[in-house]
Amino acid sequence: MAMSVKNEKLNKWIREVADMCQPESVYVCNGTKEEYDLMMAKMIAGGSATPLKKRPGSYLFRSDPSDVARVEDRTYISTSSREEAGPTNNWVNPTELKETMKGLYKGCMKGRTMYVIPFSMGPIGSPISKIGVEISDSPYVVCNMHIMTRVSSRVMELLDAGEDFIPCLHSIGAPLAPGQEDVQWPCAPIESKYISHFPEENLIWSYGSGYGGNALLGKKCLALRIASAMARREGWMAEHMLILRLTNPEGKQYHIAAAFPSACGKTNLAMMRPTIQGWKCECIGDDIAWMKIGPDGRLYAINPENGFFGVAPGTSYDTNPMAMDTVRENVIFTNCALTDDGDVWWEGMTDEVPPHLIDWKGRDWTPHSREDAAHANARFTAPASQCPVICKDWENPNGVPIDIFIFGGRRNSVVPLVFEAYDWDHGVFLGATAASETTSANIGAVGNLRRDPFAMTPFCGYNMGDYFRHWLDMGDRLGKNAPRIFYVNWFRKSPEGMFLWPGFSDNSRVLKWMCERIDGRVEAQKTPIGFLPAEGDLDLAGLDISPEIMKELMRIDTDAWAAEIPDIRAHFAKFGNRLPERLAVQLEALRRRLE
Ligand code: O2Y
Ligand code: MN
Repeated sequence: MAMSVKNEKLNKWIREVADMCQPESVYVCNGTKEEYDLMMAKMIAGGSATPLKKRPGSYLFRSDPSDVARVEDRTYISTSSREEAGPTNNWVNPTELKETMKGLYKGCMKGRTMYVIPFSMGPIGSPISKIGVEISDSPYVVCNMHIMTRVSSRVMELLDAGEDFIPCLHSIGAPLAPGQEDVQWPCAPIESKYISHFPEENLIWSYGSGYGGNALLGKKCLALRIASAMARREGWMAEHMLILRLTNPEGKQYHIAAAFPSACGKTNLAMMRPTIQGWKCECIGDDIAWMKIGPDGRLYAINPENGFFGVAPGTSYDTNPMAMDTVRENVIFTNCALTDDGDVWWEGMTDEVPPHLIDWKGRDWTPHSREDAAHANARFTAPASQCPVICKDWENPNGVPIDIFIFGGRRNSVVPLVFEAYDWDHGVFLGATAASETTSANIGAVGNLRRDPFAMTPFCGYNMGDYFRHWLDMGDRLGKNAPRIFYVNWFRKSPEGMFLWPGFSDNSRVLKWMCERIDGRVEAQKTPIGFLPAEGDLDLAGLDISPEIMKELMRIDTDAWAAEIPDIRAHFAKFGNRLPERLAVQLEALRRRLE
């Protein structure tokens, strides 16, 4: 089994896993199109993949209704002490967790093939990239990993030459007895799902789910949870951020990295087409940024991913035409509805609703049906290279220099459209206190306000108090080269519940103001919460928006802000003595400014 693997550590690991999981066979992936097509052909024959007549090279999958999203309650950061994982992570000690999971892994791949998937996060060979190897018993995972990461025999060559790797073990947790017929989406019940991370030994063990972030282990597990812990140890940053390049009419480039919690329109912003004359926006990444200080002292970012795992509902030619063009071919759709002529459909895709569909549960659907046709967390997996506005430098192994950080969240009220931090420490305070209303992209109540520091709560692989300190340390190291920090809220509503800001392409107006700020072209108003655009400085040319609405969008309700202070204090208190004193100083300064 797997005798062609020359890397000693990998060979040993493959044998150990095979002994434990007892698969019928072992297959080492090479990342070729033939391999992808073969895997898909098997899944079509088995009934789990539906080829889409209307989209060349594209397939629809339907998951088990119990396996539709990341499972935060079943996600663990398993460090030797609870303190190291911190208050925002579920924790079980590594010995106990490994014992439990070994019990589950024992014989869990019976009747199935065990796939060994060598992949690179980031361009193969880049000094910022990392190699991972995922072992999985899911051909759906193999095909998705082909799109989302760089699966290649070139990675295996690097491994053969002795490169280290991050082992990522995954099983759907559904062994097949001899003669047992498979189901369309095999997985384990929720109480035996485990998404476990061992950051002290750079190790990932996932069991029981075949869906998205639970199963495609290069993404949230490696590129955020494990990478964030590595980044702290090694002095770089692994962030839940999109990366884009904005170019002004004179040809000057600005690189922006922005962090938003799930379902805040991050993919839309990453692929935005500016409404402002002469400005160009290009996408470098839509979800994750790895950043290192370069030889010139600036911060350089790469997108470690190779594709987009975008949320389908709400994506349309109005909201994100670039995403719609990206998903015309070679795409895996999961939990979308199927049209009668062999296409996919989801809520918000078209104004006209098809008269008949097969819904994400495989049932007949009409506009009179009580449930949505597509699941709210239905996804497309698409190659980033297919995005019409992908930046020519998106695979530059040296990355792009970041000028601006943006934090934000979904807030009906209180938070204005945009403001700028006074300085780095204040910006870190804004990141550390960022809050958003929850949506269906994660299991749990919808509509609650959740403080989600740096949009990293579900993804930070160590104590978040230490993570805040790491941000402060990076600022100290960057000094005058540090990116400037802004906070945005595209989602402020009127008392009647209407969105005040058009959002989408018009968000370019806000980005333009940020660029003008860093070039020193515009002054700003100093307010108790930060620097706000001076009247007339936001470019509103061609936008039909009244001065009253603009005033409301920028309004600072000092009472409402003061009411946030106890909540921020309680939020900070969770981190105990791991909270950097410099953030407590920021909170006290805000309190005083609001007096
Ligand atoms: O539910 C999932 O497994 C996907 S969640 C996701 C996917 C792509 C990008 N971001 C996210 C997220 O939750 O932040
Ligand atoms: Mn994300």
